[in-house]
Amino acid sequence: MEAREANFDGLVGPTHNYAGLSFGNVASQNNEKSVANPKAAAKQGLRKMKQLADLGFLQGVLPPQERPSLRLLRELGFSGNETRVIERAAKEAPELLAAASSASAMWTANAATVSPSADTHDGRVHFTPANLTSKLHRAIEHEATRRTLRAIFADEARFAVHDALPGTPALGDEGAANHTRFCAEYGKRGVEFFVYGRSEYRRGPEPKRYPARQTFEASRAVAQRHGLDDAATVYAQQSPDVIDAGVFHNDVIAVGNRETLFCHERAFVDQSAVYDQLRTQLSKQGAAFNVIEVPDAQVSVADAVTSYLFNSQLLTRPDGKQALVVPQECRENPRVAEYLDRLMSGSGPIDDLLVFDLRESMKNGGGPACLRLRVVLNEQERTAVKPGVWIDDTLFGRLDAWIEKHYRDRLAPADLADPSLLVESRTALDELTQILGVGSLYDFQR
Ligand code: SUG
Repeated sequence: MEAREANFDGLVGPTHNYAGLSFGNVASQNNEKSVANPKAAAKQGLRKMKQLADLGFLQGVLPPQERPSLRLLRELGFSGNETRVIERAAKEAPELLAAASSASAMWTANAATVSPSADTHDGRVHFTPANLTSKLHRAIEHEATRRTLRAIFADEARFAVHDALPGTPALGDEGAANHTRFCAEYGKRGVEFFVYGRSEYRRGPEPKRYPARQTFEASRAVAQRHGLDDAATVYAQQSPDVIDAGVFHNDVIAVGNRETLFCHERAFVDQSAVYDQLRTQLSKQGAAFNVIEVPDAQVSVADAVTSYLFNSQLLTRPDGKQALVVPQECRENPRVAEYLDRLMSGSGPIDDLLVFDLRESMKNGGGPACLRLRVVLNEQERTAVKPGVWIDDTLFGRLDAWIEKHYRDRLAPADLADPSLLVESRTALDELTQILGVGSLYDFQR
């Protein structure tokens, strides 16, 4: 019963735009008000899915959410018919219309935290949708995320999809972007590694400039609900000064897979103690632990933030070797490119480099790792997944044609005021649920 890691990428939604909504996320802030190309964004993401599927990786897709969210706008007091709600919001509070229109659910690393069945007390795969309380445009994702996950992982004998944690600053949860699982083999019990930015109740260092989005209390609550063994769980605090340098999630400074952690030397508070804990716990599970630590002198935190070197996917290929999936910005930064050349010519645990153009998502601070949710599944669990979401040639072709038909190739901030965007999005999403065979997912379909 071989377990494998599947990656579920978020399909970029038709309203992809640059609204500068994420204070602390340097790319989002720098690209505020530039013109987006939703069609190119969706195709770039889909191409990554297709190429990884072609290489033999298990690749799924998660649908976008309904945007603009009329539900949010009505909750905020805009009333009248739908056209009137959008027009009023555009005029009176364009920032709220932007929050209601963001395609941010594409970054499925923030959709949920996932624990494989080998780690959980009841032997089911556990999902906790992230409450994403730190940003309004993201805090509206979790209900629809839960619905989507329940539709795709519907078999309750094998999958437990929880509600999000209560949405309050003490329990800020950003999902798998701050969670990594190490193991000898995917199907064996592993060690789950939770990285938080601050603690609500335990005194400790905190960032001064930018918000810490994930709390220790949230991480611990997720581990507890998933029924993880304390002896196979490690918590670490992210360095506050790297958060202040634009590392708003741990997956901007570290990535792990099986027995390898690839990270910057300034990623964690008390970094060597973190390594020791991981090594000790992994050895109890019969696993080794290799760290590839990148020194500041070779790649600075600023270079890591602009190139997204660590927002890479570290994947085990079907032949057992590891591939690193990076955005092309890593090739364009000379120091990062040089580092990667050295890494590839060495004899370490990473054998292969795959480079992707994800420019549209990158401009909002979303690299290869942000775009995917990892779900380790054994054979029976794989069979229990809704079959229509696995990327193969046929689904790729259908989704590519669907994007071509429905998406705009230009979306400026002022275009969010156009009520026809809502109609276009709904038409597209309605067709998508049929392509994916996931039933009625959206409010407008109910
Ligand atoms: O939450 N950007 C996202 C990027 C998420 C990246 N995810 C991971 N690191 N896993 C965020 O900051 C920008 C939207 C805008 O500004 O229009 C945004 O939401």
